[in-house]
Amino acid sequence: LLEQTLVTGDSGEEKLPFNSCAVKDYGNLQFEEFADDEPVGVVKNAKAVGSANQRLSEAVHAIKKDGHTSVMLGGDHSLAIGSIHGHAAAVGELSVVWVDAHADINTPMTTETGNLHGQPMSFLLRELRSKTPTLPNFSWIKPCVSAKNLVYIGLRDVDPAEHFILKLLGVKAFSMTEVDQLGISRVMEQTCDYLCDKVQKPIHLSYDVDAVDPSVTPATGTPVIGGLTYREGLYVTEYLCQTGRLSAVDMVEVNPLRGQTEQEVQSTVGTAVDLLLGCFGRQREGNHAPDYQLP
Ligand code: DIR
Ligand code: MN
Ligand code: MN
Ligand code: MN
Repeated sequence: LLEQTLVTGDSGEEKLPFNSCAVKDYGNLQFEEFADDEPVGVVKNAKAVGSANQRLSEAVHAIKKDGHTSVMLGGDHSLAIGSIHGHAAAVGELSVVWVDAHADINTPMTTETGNLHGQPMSFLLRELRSKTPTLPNFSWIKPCVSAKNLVYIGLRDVDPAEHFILKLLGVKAFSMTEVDQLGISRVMEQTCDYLCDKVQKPIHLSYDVDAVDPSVTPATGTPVIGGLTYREGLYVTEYLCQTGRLSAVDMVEVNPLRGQTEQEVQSTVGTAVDLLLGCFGRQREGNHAPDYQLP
């Protein structure tokens, strides 16, 4: 799990001068390992994930207090627990836009796989507090997101228990069916109309690259056919950027080890970079510096 204020290294810095984003790399975090991390019921790696997320939460809290937009690069989507928790601890009430093929809202009681990356939202929602038993190293988590401040985009692989929870809490969700029906521009318009009520809350974007179709982002843990096109995926980031309220971004489930070929890895990583650039102001129409002078 890597966290930064913006992508650096082989992709970020040299692609960003167009809007003079200052990039500060906070480096990789060191995480504790647990030899005795036995499953709790079916839930795997609870101690490691709980402990790592506590550190992530503190790191994001510090980045937000420094006045930056936080960028988390992952890695397992369970990092959203710490990322959203730390963000909320620093700025208060948040809007969360969760772009994913999956709802990631199983509780430790409903999960069929035991994977914590299928459960992060269940620990964060105030409305699910009584439904999430405390796992080892999870006791520091205070639910900090209200169901009415959450919007999903791109859903197409939702477990029955997750679907029940979404309906029970009345969570706003644009599945791929709504994307087909409305088109991505009306989905984004409605997302912001819904979230941007009277109080202008900071937006936390949690972007799982498996929201995008596996023909574009195949190097990911749980690809699902029928996803967002490259252009739809990018439009989401461009639209959220122009709200001026994007305050933290997770770009997750990029897993080069899952690419079958070098081309699959390049396509996945390249798309993740383009999505991040969209978040930070790169426009397909082009960009120029405010002080640009014609030679
Ligand atoms: C499934 C798959 N709903 C689970 N979820 C995934 O494991 O809970 N989430 N892959 O990202
Ligand atoms: Mn997913
Ligand atoms: Mn996942
Ligand atoms: Mn996910």
